[in-house]
Amino acid sequence: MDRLSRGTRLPSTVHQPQFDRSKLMPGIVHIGLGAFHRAHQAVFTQRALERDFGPFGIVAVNLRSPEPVEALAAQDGLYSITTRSEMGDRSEIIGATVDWMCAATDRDRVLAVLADPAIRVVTMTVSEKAYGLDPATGGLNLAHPAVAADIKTPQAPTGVLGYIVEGLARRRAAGASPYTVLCCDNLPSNGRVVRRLVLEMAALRDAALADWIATYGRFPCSMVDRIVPAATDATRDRAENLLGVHDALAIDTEPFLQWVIEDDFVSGRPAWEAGGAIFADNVEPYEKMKLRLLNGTHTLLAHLGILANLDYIRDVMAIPELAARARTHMEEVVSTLDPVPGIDLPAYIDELVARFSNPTIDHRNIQISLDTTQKLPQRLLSPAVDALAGGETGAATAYAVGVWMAAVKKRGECDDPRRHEVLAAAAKMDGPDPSAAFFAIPGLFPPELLAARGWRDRVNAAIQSFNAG
Ligand code: CS2
Repeated sequence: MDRLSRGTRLPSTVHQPQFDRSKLMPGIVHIGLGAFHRAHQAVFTQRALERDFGPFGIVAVNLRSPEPVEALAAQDGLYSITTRSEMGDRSEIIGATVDWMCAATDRDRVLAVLADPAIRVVTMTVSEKAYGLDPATGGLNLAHPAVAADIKTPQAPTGVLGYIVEGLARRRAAGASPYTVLCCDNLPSNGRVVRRLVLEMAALRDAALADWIATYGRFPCSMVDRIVPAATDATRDRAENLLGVHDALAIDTEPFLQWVIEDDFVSGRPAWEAGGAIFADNVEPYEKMKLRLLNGTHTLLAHLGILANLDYIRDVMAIPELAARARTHMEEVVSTLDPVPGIDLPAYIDELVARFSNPTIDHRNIQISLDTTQKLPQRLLSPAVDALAGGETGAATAYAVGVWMAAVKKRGECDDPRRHEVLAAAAKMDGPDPSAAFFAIPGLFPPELLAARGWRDRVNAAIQSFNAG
């Protein structure tokens, strides 16, 4: 079977980039060449280039694994996305990527590209755990392996913050302007969080560099949304049928696509609004809405699914009692949100129910369960704190947290940076206070919840309802 590449003749049903790729110059570095980036920022950039062509090709950087980089190289930077719904499958070739490199094997090239003044924006999707954020302080966790390494040898970075800081240091040394740093991970106030971490790391090597970044750097917040399951052989087979050639980077995704961005860029940006991106003065209400309603409910559904021996989110939604749990969760948590400009929250919840139920999307519960300790604060714990502060019981968030604990105990396994502590806590789940060992994990739960006996009793009640205590 031939491989997708520049010369491939494709069926007319496949949408192809509507611009001249040979004229596309690099203007964006994206760090984290995962499925989400390929189905989100790259699609918005393709739409922008189709409408207002300009020097905004993407240089895709993967920090560790060379695999997706090699696959992209073998396909001249091209890959397909299959948008799936009950209406059928639609295939599109994405061609917004102009160069690709793996930082672990090609550090100097990555740093040279970051130093190039043609690069105006650095976007990133590296997952919550990659930043070395200490949830207890909101600052840098100096014990995080990549953070510790990059403080020790700042000119030879390994982690996302180290690359951003060294890239900015080189721009400053060359008298160039900084690039805009646009975080696309599911963290609340993601731009502000990354700004703080970057400034802390920069200050540890050079106070003047930190001042320069604080003065000239820009770190807009953004809310990103699209459900993109990890690709499987079925994904690649489906793409092959639609394309007539093999695409090692094929991914499936849903039709829904959203990006809300603070319009605060140092030196321009692509016309992402061509793909439907919304530019807002304050993105925080959108981030909160999405993290609490979509992601928080995802975490609940994934662990309900694990407890019920179900593989996919759609399987959980197909069971009426479990789907009702998801709706109850959202209807309670919505009270912790401020009004969100332009969004009808009840309609947003209905839309989420439909998206989670999409029968063509194979989104694994285990995938969403990954790294739950890194996700709990923004998805379930902050809304719990807000609910309690508002005089509510926080029943929904307590239930969801208890479901997570019961699911860890049932699986006896979890993939998480705090795996050892989490599994040790699960092994101690008995007696009248089965969640006690989880609450004793340092820095995981905020003091407001540690002190909230009634809320913690609800967590225990949830655990006991699964006979997991
Ligand atoms: C999911 C998210 O894996 C997870 O934790 O909740 O990846 C979710 O699918 C996206 O944020 C949707 O935009």
